[in-house]
Amino acid sequence: MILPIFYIDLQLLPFKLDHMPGDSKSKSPHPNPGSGNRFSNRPGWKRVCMGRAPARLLLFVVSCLALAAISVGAFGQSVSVAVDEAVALSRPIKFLENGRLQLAWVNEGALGYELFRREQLERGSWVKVVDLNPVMESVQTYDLAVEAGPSTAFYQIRKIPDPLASLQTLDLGDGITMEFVRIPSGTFIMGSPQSETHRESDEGPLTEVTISERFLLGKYEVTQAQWEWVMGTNPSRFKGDQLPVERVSWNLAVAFCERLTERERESGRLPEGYAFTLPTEAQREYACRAGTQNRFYFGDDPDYGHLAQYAWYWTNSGSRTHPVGEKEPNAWGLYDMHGNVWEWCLDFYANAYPGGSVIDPPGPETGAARVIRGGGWEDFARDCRSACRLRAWPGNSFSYLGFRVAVQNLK
Ligand SMILES: [Ca+2]
Ligand SMILES: [Ca+2]
Repeated sequence: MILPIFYIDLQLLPFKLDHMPGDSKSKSPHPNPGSGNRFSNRPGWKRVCMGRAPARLLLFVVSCLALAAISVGAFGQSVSVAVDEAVALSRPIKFLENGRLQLAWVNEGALGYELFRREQLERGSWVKVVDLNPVMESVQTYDLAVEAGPSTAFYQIRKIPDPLASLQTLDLGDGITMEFVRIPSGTFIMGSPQSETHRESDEGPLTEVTISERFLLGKYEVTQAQWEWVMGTNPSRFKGDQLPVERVSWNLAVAFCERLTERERESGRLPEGYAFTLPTEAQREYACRAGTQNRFYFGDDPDYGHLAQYAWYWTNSGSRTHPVGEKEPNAWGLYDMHGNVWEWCLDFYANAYPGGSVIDPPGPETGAARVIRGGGWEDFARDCRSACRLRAWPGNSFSYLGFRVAVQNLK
């Protein structure tokens, strides 16, 4: 169910705002004085209304203490706000001089939100303005175009229905769990620029990739405990429940995903249409970068002086794997995206990207080798870069190669 969690009602006073853009209607104003009452009477909503009278100002100030603060713009518009008590605004809503609305809100858990706008209360439909992405930062500010004129604009933030909420910590039984991180939809630049130190030729051309749908990605590499629970075997060279499973081929990693999907469908925990899979190469690079375009998710690290904080690789690994999650995660909370073991991706390997702009690229339609990503315990720092890619035959298995699991809508 979609739940509106707060509501902003901008009622502009009936005078012309010559300096506001796109304001052809303001010469014949038709304020909508009754519009707010519908919402002030709704259960669960509280309405804060601000005019120019001192009494209203006092009421407003008092109300702000319990709800959200609001401010009046430079042109004297009255601004009224109704806020659901469940929503925490981190800073006052501001009506900026350039005719834009700025709001900042607190990330409550990892749920996604969408912002909708409607021109009038009684007519028209809600139009989505933007995805509010709580994964990127705990607090975000949005500038929203606020059109001047007699019409009333309404904003509403809704929770995105989340069929995957129950899977973020998957209880496999026997005390074994599998944790996932919510990866937001978004657009990023895949590959590395020509100027990147230690870049390889297969990391381009730079391609704008849109990941159109949110998905879950394993917070850690798949561990040996998880592998044994699902597959009943342990092929790893370095043994330990919390060590990443290795010496698993692409074929076996895919079999793991299929078996897990089957089990979780039977248990009723996996929503219809969703499956456990390997991530595509684009999904993995997007998730690794977590909004960065540097050599590593923590920066460019030109002399590789900081990589040991984030990754197990040749310099610090002692020539072996390490328990998952011991190094510092990226901004989205993913561990060992650089180093420890390389990770299988779903795609066939091609030695170049398509270039231009693409949506949800699945990799080449045909091929032989599969992509591996991230670098491992026996690799140099350069091979742990966000853009670095190698290939391996799908039947190959190595003690430096494992995988992590995604959960996504197969459509
Ligand atoms: Ca890794
Ligand atoms: Ca390469």
